[in-house]
Amino acid sequence: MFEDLSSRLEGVFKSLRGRGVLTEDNVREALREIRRALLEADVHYKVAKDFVKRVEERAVGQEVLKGIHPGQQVVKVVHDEMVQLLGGTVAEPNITGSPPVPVMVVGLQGSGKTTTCAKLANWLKKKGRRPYLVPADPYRPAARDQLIKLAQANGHAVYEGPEEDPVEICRRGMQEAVRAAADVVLLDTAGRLHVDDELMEELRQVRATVKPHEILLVVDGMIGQDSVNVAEQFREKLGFDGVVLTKMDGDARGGAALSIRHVTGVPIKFLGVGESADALEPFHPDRMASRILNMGDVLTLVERAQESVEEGEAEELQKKLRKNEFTLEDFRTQLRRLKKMGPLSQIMGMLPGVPKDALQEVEKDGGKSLTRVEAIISSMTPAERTKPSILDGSRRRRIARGSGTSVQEVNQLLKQFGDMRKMMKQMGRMKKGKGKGRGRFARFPGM
Ligand SMILES: Nc1nc2c(ncn2[C@@H]2O[C@H](COP(=O)(O)OP(=O)(O)OP(=O)(O)O)[C@@H](O)[C@H]2O)c(=O)[nH]1
Ligand SMILES: [Mg+2]
Repeated sequence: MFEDLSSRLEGVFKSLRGRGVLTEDNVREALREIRRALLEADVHYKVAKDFVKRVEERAVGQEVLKGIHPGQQVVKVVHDEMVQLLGGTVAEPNITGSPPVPVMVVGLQGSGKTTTCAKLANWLKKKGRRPYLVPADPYRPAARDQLIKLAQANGHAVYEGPEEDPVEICRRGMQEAVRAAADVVLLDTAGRLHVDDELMEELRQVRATVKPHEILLVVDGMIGQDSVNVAEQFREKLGFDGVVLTKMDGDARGGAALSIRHVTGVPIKFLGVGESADALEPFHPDRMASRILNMGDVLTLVERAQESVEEGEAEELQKKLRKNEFTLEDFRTQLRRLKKMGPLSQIMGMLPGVPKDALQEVEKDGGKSLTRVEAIISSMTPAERTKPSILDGSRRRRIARGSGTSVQEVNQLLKQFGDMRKMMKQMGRMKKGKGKGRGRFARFPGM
């Protein structure tokens, strides 16, 4: 559902990641692109504007974290802000209290109320609850039958009393629910083509009668911007506690999902993702953001790097570097970690102890040279890895043969490693708490 937006943002991030250092101009240009992409995805213009402003405040001039590429950090800020935009945390419907707990399902005609009632009943049943369905739309022919059929098909109890006025149906429905020993009552109310006063008055009367613990507004995700206006009107005239965005399986551009929470201040609680009674997903802001940004893995990676590499390992490496004890063994460990962490093109510069030249090579050949470097180090004995100075001609020939590489490649690696150690030694000497906030290794050429 967010394909276009995702691929646009992906492009922006790619160009950010390609840079070793980010200037304010780079970031601003990227933010302009992000704004354009959001608008094209049908995000409300004010929402897009506020969003970009918040990202800018956090991204421009922020301290670069240790061990993390500046481009990655911007991506992380965009992600975090998007999670906030989508509501921050998961919002569950309020279905606690003494049973039966009334839940009103409201929305425009055709938005998916009846379908959503059946889906919610299934969801509740899976949670061990006993739902009860009440068809409260006496106007549209067959509206009542539709819910009754859905209820029967899914094995839910349903109110089958006479079709009278909606307030009366709901009142009686609540009484019947008690008799049926149900603990949650889903009231499927009538819809209109537009928000009109008559409908709102009727819904307010139902609300006054049944005193719902939760009013869920069902909104068609396909109608884009309009869904935001509809939600605004319902909020003004009735008020509601959560949004169910339906038809998110279709080619909705997703702008509604990204705007509704920000505009109304009410959380999205579920997504409808199909016509079947199981096509309902509780809404997770963080997962949705990752999906939109197409980069769940990378984000986890950045988090993992922040946690593990930064805290424990960087200290350890730092100590070794200072004492000039960084060995080929450590180097290989870093390479292996790098390979395990995912798409190499996305994690450049994230790990301490891996020279950027090597990474650029890796980027070019998609990981093959990395594998070769690893093979070379693996063909050495532990003694050779700790003390490369013992590597004479015959040992180098043996390693080349053992790793399926050439003596030149072995020489090249050893030279790179030697240079690296030399630099580290210098760094170890001059390092005394300088370079505030910068990556410990970041100010070194080739790191
Ligand atoms: N693809 C898809 N279709 C959906 C979804 N939710 C509902 N629909 C379809 O949308 C149409 C309208 O759904 P209903 O549940 O009848 O909508 P309603 O709000 O109850 O409509 P009224 O009672 O007429 O106001 C039906 O054809 C549903 O199958 C969804 O999440 N995905
Ligand atoms: Mg209906």
